[in-house]
Amino acid sequence: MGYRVVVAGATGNVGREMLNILAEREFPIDELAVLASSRSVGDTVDFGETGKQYKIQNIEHFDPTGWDMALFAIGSDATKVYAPKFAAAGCTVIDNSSLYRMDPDVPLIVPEVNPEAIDGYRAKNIIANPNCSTAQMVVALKPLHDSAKIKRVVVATYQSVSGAGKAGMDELFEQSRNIFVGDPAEAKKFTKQIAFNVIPHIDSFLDDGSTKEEWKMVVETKKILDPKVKVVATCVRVPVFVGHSEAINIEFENEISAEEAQNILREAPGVMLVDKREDGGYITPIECVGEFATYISRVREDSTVENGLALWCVSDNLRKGAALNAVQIAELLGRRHLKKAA
Ligand code: 11C
Repeated sequence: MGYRVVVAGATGNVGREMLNILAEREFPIDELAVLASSRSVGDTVDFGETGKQYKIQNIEHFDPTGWDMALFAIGSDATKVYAPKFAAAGCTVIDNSSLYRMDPDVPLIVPEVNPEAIDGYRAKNIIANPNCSTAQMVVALKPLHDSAKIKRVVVATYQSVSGAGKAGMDELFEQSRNIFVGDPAEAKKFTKQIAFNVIPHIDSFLDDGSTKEEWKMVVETKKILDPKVKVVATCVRVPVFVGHSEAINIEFENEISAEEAQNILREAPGVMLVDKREDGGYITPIECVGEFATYISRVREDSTVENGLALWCVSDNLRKGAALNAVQIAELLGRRHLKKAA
């Protein structure tokens, strides 16, 4: 016996991946409803490679009563309208937007890091999925924190355009094509030309000069991993379609060598260590697309601080950074609380 599952926002980058991953991981589903805004009603979407197709229903008219869980990838504005309605009807919302992440009554979960925190979901019947840059970073940090206690993290991100949705991907494609044929490369979604360029700005600016994306990495890491861990981030958009990369410097309370860190990471859940210290012996974003793992390479000691390490971390932002983590939360919810499936 499986669950009655809703995927809301099924036409977007993340919603499509949610369907793919539910199918790939053979999530126990008795009935699936696929929702979007009125614009997409009547369109069909594939349920991964199962050959099954589903007609999109209008989220506005959908009755969530009797449905076990809903995976939301509809953005904060629509989430504000629909999440309370679904949650009140008894359908647990697993939300990919940033709306509820810092709500003390809503658990923010990365299953490899803080699975036990899910037990607090009943307060609002909502569980939040973190920002993509945070999710992959905490998967890398958790086993090292458990071993040597992290004091401070300095991270620079190299974030793909798919983090900004389909419009971001279209803009990189169109600008690249236009530049090759000598047409103007107009910036619409991003603030400057993204093709053949990098932009040190993701999300809106805050009063202290940081951006909201950088702030999310700070506060979400504290909520998921440990409130004592200090983080400073510089988030940068790069002309890559899928896959976020991060250069992470970590300062520990206790001694830890690069070799010890490699051994820990080799065994860590959700992590794939590829660290050959030779030409090509590391992972780049193109190689992580469509994968479940968070890849770690270039682990080395940072002699500029006491007990310091530096490493390179790459993951598919639409998967571990969004849809995969949401499906893992659904699996965890099922195992710990719903107990319906075999
Ligand atoms: C990006 N990380 O790459 C963002 C996308 O808080 O869920 C996800 C924003 C979020 O632009």
